[in-house]
Amino acid sequence: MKIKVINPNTTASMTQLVAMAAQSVAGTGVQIQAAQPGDGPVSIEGFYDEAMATVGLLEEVRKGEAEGVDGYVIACFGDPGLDAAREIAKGPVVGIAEAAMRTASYLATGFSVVTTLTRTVIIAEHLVDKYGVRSHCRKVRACDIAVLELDNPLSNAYATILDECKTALIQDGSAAIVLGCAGMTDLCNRLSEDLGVPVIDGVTSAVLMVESLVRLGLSTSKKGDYALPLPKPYTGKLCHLAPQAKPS
Ligand code: 5HY
Repeated sequence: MKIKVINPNTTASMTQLVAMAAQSVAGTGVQIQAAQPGDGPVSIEGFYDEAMATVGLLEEVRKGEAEGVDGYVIACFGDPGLDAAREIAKGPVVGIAEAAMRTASYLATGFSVVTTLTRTVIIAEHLVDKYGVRSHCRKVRACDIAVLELDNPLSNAYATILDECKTALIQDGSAAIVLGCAGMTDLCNRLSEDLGVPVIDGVTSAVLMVESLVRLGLSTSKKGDYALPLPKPYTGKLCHLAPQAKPS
């Protein structure tokens, strides 16, 4: 089974971090292929970054379809381009935000999300409603550390995130924490030990969700909303991305 894990930003060190996390949980016979777009934002911290990253993300899915990839993980907490990716992919596509939020809802009646910048809180809030987990999500919090500062030893990221999680458990009445960035994947186990509650990382949750769906022989429905895009010409720089008619 081949699972393609796509980091939609263009920072190679983050793609490597995500690849290691994915590989650490992948089952027997599962090949993890990690990728990032060539063009786009070095980190995604808002609606504009998301929009600009989505074309590159979809190009990586198109490449995967040509290579017979069985399933995809979108390794960015905004789940950018998720629905569009499900239109063009045969196999299951899972975003790390959806995977983490659904996983948390199995483990606690209430969870809090701890994400990076305050300006990205709204993106996670929109996803809480989109995925119908408002009754489980007690609060979305930000620790105001930029995405690319997470692996900067001088940013004191771990202590800041730990403090925000402790506040969430006290003030929000939550009993589990969802990590709101792919760049936090390597902090998950240590945070869970230090907090004594389930801390959910979306990268590893999403890989196992895709693996389970593929093992169940399930794939994205091509009836209705996630049907292949209608074939039509695209103009200008995107003409090579025009949806083609399905070979008869
Ligand atoms: C992520 N941005 O997981 C999101 C996190 C965020 O580049 N990878 C990014 O802050 O929304």
